Amino acid sequence: MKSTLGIASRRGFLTGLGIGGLAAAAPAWAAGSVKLPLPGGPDERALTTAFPGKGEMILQRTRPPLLETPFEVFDEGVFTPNDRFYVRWHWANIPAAVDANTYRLKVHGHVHKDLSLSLDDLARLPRFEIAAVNQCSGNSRGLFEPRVAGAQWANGSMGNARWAGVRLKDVLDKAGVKAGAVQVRFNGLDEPVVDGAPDFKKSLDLDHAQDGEVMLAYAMNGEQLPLLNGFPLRLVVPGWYSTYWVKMLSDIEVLDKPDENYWMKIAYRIPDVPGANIKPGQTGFKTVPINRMVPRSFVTNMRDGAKVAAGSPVAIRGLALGGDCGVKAVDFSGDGGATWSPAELGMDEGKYSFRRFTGSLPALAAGAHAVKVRCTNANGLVQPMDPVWNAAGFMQNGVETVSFQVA
Ligand SMILES: Nc1nc2c(c(=O)[nH]1)N[C@H]1C(S)=C(S)[C@@H](COP(=O)(O)O)O[C@H]1N2
Ligand SMILES: [Mo]
Repeated sequence: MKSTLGIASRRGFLTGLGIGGLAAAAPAWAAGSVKLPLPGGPDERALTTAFPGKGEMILQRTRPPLLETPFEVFDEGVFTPNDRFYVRWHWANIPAAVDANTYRLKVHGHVHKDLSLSLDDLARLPRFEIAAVNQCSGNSRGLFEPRVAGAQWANGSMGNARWAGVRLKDVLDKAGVKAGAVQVRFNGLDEPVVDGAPDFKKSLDLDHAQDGEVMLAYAMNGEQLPLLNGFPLRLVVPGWYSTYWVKMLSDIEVLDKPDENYWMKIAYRIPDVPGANIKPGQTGFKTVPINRMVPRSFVTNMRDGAKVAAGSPVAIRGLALGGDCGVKAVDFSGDGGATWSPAELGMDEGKYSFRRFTGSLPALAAGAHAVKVRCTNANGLVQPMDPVWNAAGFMQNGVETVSFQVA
């Protein structure tokens, strides 16, 4: 049977690709290791090819899987291949397979009609597509000084994909949201490993959930989602940090009061003053749930320590994201930020997508040099020269510097 999702074979999908069996997978360590530019060390990480649907990835943690995208992948294009797309889970109880034929999405709570939707039911709703960057709140946490606790990601817990599926709004309309509803809560098939630990659930305000951009994705870059990126269905919240992008989505609950579950009330909170630089040990400031992304830009064609030939211009190529809006400009500086030149922007794939930029520094004298890149987004927000420190290590977006040698 040809699926309405365009997925050739969905029966028994992924059966046998057990995540539980990973410990026995010898090739995990065979691929060698990589050094990440982490000022707080330790910086050595194993490379692994042992995870289902994934090529070579940087192993940050095995259970639950935290896999970072090797940075050179970002130089290949504006879209991140599914098999190199980073992975992050909070709990290790993740189904080793999901049967797409028996899978159902439950919609309930403050609605007129409870729903139990199959993937075919979902595919009958209007198809919606959007390019959007999925970035962990803690992307680049390992670059903060002083060091903060948590996964020591370098810059590879982000990726860009073309997501296809249905609008959340259409699903909510089908159920009929009752007057008095305020938020919508999302839960996936993964579960905590210890009794009493809080199941991972996230909520969005109702008006955000109904904005016509928040979507349920059943495809990523034209293919079904890799299991570890949320097969068969995940939430996509364009412009927002991916803590909200609930994977293996199985349950949507419309709430008539604000969600006070652990993952909203305690975890993933930021100071309520945008850009506030919190001091280590500082307490007593008001917080809000983390939300919109901020602008960033990265050089992708050179790494720290690159060697460049004297006598010719230095080509610069990279990726930028605006955050919750498009990229207005990317500027680069070869003199430590004293003067800036505008980079040329590549094709616009939509405001939530990565955007390619290119530029070139004039031929430089032999010796040590560095280039800085800085994105300004369509709302006029500019990357700060230094990271905005906070104890959770969220929203790192300081201007990146790549040092290189001209010889
Ligand atoms: N079901 C479920 N969804 C989840 C999470 C999780 O632990 N469980 N983690 C969230 C966080 S914090 C991140 S950064 C993204 C990572 O998405 P990816 O693994 O597809 O890159 O998934 C989000 N969705
Ligand atoms: Mo995250």
